[in-house]
Amino acid sequence: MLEYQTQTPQYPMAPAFDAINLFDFVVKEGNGVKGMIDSGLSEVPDRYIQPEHERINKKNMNSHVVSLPTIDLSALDGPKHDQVVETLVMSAETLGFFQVVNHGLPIQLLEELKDAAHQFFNQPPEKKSVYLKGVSPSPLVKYGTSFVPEKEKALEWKDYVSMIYTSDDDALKHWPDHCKEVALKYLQASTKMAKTILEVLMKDLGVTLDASMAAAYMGTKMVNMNFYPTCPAPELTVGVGRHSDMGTLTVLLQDGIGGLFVKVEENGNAGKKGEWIEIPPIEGALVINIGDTLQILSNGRFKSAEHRVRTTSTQSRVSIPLFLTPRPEVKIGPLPQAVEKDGGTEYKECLFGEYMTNFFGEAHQGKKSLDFVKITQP
Ligand SMILES: O=C(O)CCC(=O)C(=O)O
Repeated sequence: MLEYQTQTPQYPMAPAFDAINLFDFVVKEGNGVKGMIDSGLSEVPDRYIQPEHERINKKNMNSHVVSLPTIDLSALDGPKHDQVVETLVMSAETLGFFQVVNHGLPIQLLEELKDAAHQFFNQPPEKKSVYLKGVSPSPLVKYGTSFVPEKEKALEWKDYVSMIYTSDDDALKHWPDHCKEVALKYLQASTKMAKTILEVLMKDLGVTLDASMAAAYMGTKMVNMNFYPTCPAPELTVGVGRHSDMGTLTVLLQDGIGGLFVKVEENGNAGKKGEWIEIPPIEGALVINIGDTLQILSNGRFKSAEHRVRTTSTQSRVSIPLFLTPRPEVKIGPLPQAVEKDGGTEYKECLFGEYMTNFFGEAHQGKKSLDFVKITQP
């Protein structure tokens, strides 16, 4: 693991941020939260202070030890196959989050990926801001901060770079030099693993996942690198606010710092309904979560998980999600096999592109994104 040395701050004295120039400095000029911290800022600006009910207060968190399954994916090929399938299905039906080991991705690759994320964000702001929306040399790469800053009352304490996959050649040509090779390897290996998981879950619904279905429901692939700089008052901010992911499956690599929390939807082994529990960092493991699309396809059987991220005052955190989503032109709706089993449909059909437009039209608001297609009973 590399030692992460923040580059010498570019601003000798903390600038006097008022509400407007702070937004320009962080969002429009692309200095990000990292630029703000590097400028010597020692207090959380008002624009980042979350309303009381959105703050992540450690005291209100589940304090008892929760045993979440860590699933050995290699055991799918052995005598424990049925047991692993059962655990995968049960995790998808309850928390919508689980961790996997022996997933086929070399540990060295995961370490290199975290290093690459630090290297990207530790560059001077002008090297990152070339990828800002509207000026980026490629539509495949976007650097930014928070989620949809223009729509958010309180901004999220996070900078990110998104890399959309169209082909290996495009990735190697257009993605940032610091991360393109390692991010591409991560994407390739994680997609293979996610396909295996989706096959298992679909089979449980009575559906055989063929190549065209996999291409339809996981046809858009995007690797994000998230960077959460240290925060002078973590109890006032969030790294990422409450949300579910819009796609089919998300594969996430988190570092050892921790701070990813998921909400329990139903009473069960994982905790009580409404409780937030931490997905603890496990060395070498990958986190998998169910997205809204899979909840819709399964007619509500598999649960897209509401989650959020806490900030910390001690160390910058990185996480690297791979979002596997349908292509915009793909129709999403409950699969006939799931509807037949349930005797009714919970969601109406829409194009994934429409779902996505609605998703990005608002600030994060938990699982409200699903209301777009939820059929409300009269
Ligand atoms: O940083 C994390 O652990 C989760 C990130 C996340 O939820 C997201 O990027 O949507």
